[in-house]
Amino acid sequence: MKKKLLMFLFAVMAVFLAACGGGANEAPADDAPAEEAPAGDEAPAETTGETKTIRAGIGLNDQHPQYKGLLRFKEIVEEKSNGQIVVETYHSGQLGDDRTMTEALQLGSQEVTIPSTAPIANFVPEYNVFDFPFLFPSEEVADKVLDGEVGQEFLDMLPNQNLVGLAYWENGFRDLTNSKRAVATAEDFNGLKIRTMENELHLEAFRALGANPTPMAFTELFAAMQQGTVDGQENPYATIYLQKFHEVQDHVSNTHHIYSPFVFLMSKTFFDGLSEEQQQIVKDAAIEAGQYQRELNREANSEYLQSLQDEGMTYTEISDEARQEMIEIVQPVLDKYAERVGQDIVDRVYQAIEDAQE
Ligand code: TK8
Repeated sequence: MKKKLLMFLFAVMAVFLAACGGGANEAPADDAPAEEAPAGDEAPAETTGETKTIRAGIGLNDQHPQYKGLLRFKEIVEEKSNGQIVVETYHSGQLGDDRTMTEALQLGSQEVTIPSTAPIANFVPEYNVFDFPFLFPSEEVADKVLDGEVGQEFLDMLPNQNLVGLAYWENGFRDLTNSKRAVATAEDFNGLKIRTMENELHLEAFRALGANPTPMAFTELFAAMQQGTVDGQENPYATIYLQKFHEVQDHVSNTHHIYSPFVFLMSKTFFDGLSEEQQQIVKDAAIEAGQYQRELNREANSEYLQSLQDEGMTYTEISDEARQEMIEIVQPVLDKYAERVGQDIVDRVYQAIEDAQE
């Protein structure tokens, strides 16, 4: 309830700030009268040369495919816009975590971030559907659903929150690590202190499995594992390896319990201030860079399980039976959230997943 009130206050603030002209670095719109320039001033009004700056921040570090994708986005945008749009890139949560950066986009004080869908669900509850455990059977199916009609339907929910969704990128299938024991079955979750993303559905799913979950921003996670505040976490192999979680974690299991998409978000205030041509440039660039990012990410995720074992982690495989048991245990949580976000939209996602497998 408290969260809802806070979110409401943020929304009110966002609307207010947007009405006041929004972002700190916002350049005047093309058709705005140049009222700052007194008449007769010699300085020529910049009608064509005006540059706009995109501050793009992500949570992962500069080794991660997410950052390499962001660099590709920068390259494409700066080239196609003839330097009229400049992209500054920030990694490792330098500008904040997924939630705070998304809020900054709403307020117009940052232009781009690429969060997982789980934190987005705090702004648009329907996004919880993508975080239903064991929803997507494969990356290929996820691509088809997210890049198709249903995926677009979800992107269309964002402008209400003063956000624009330009494309889906990939975080990937999440796998469990911890410092206590090899996890092979649902019983092994018992009592494990697991950090989850800041998302109620994730919390409830891990509680159902018997774990003792605690929500935390990604930026605080490494220290929390190092200090033993939490026993474990879950993220794709690429993240586990590239963020060096193996230095503070001993066991990894291929739980593959959730496929996390990333959503390429832009501040709506900023997007609306772009010319139509520029809007097309950033949209195309987000999609093209996303395809590259997905490729790199899949290579990384298939490669780094071995690297984690080379670093000394024990690897435990989850059997089909054990995974089936997990699926049954979390089902009531899914039913509850399906009702909460609307069975209609949930059914459309399931249908799209089915269609994608034909
Ligand atoms: C990066 C996050 C992260 C996510 C998490 O900003 O928090 O565990 O998986 O990768 O989106």
